[in-house]
Amino acid sequence: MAQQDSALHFRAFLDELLAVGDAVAIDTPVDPHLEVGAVTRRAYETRAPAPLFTSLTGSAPGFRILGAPAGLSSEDKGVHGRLAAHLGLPRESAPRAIVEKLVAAMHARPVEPTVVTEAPCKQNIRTGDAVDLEEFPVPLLHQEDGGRYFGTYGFHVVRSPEGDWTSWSVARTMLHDRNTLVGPAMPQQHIGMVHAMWRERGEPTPWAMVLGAPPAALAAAGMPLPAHVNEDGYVGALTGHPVEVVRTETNGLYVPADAEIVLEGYLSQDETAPEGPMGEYHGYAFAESKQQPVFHVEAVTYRDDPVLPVCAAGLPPEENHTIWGTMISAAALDVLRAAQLPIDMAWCSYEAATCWIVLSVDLARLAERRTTEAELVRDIAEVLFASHAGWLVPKVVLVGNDIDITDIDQVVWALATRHHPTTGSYPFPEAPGIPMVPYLTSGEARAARGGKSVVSCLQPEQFHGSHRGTTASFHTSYPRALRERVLANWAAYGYR
Ligand SMILES: Cc1cc2nc3c(=O)[nH]c(=O)nc-3n(C[C@H](O)[C@H](O)[C@H](O)COP(=O)(O)O)c2cc1C
Ligand SMILES: [Mn+2]
Repeated sequence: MAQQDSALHFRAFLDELLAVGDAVAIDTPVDPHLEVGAVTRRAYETRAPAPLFTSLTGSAPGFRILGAPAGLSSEDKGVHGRLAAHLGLPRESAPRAIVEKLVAAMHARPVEPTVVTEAPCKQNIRTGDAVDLEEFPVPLLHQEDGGRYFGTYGFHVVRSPEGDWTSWSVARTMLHDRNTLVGPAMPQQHIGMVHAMWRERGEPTPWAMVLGAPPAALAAAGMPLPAHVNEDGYVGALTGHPVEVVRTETNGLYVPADAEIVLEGYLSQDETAPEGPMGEYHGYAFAESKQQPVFHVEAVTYRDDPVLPVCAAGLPPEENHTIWGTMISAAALDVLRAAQLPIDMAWCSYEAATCWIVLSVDLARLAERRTTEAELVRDIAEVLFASHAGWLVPKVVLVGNDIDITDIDQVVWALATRHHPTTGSYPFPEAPGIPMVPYLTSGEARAARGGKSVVSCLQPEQFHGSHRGTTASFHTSYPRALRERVLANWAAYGYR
């Protein structure tokens, strides 16, 4: 029960983190100008508890920031504990259990949200001229950033003109002025698709952004579910409870009632402004800003003492890896399974900054398939690179399921010892893909094509049900009785 609370209520999530020591309240004044970002980055990089900044320089009392909401934790707190808490799972859950829960919810009946009229997110309401985004402690997260980011861990809400598709999606938004934001709305992402529908009608896109949402809703908004699937119904299926939503003040959209901050307004048809640069998920900041759509804010509503959650993107692990990477893993696994491919697990290794996905090949099913490496690679690429999830990740690494693909040490070992550089590399220069991948040429980025590949770490014998050599290790090179004796005697040998 407590676990479901964390998935459905941001404050319950925060209280859980504080209670288990996986968040710390920092009551000394901290400056939103770089200091919040620096502390948050260091927390990610040392797996320290999430920082809850309760006193922000230059900001009215009560306004708070939570950094690293889904950073990784130290071993004793459950490495994936914050991610698991987003999904209503026990803190000690392993990646496999997390991915399987996400996949199962894709096949469960959607649970539609329920509409409520009283909502925590309405405790404070500012509309029209009273809207001032500067009221909030909007942080400058890295010195290389082109501006201060309001939305790094919130999601857009848009709805198709017909009303049949509600899309929740995470994307960044930079403060432009006191009542506008600027940020990407790529045409291949669902916000871009819905935006195109409104533009076709010659109308602005009614829009809202939700910050401090139910954690399960944030996670689902960062998941590449197929087009026309409503993320709100998926969250209901995932948590077993309908999400409570409330009508916005101004534009007829519905947003989670249990949210810290809600921005309402519209996405203008064609107006753009410079956005970025920003330290990004792949670990780099590039020098230039880009023209991106402008979001007009006509109302702001927020809870008392609102908490702005913040992702300071960059080198892994941060939320683009722990949330986005995990959600992509589940969506990709589902697509591959549906195509009857012999894949039993998919995992975007956090260390690879969501630039590769490792697929675990079921070796028994592989042998039954009587296929060749080139055929298998073609079959996987055809399915994955045509999918919404597969669009996001450029590199695919195939590894036999004698290896645990969620263990990066084993994946590196497989790449080094099983991948043949001449015959095992399959480039896909025509495949469409996200243009943000750092190594793309400017031509590839413009065309949103290329830079994709499948890298096989399958051994030739594995296509025929055998393998090359046996593994030499504690677990594989000794009889079980001896291993048990060694473990039982471990302290007696003098080890602590
Ligand atoms: C912390 C975080 C930040 C993200 N930032 C962006 C972003 O700025 N632009 C973007 O297109 N996707 C971003 N994503 C990924 C999208 O949320 C993800 O691809 C999702 O599937 C988009 O929703 P859609 O599939 O409904 O279009 C981010 C994800 C997370 C978890
Ligand atoms: Mn979607």
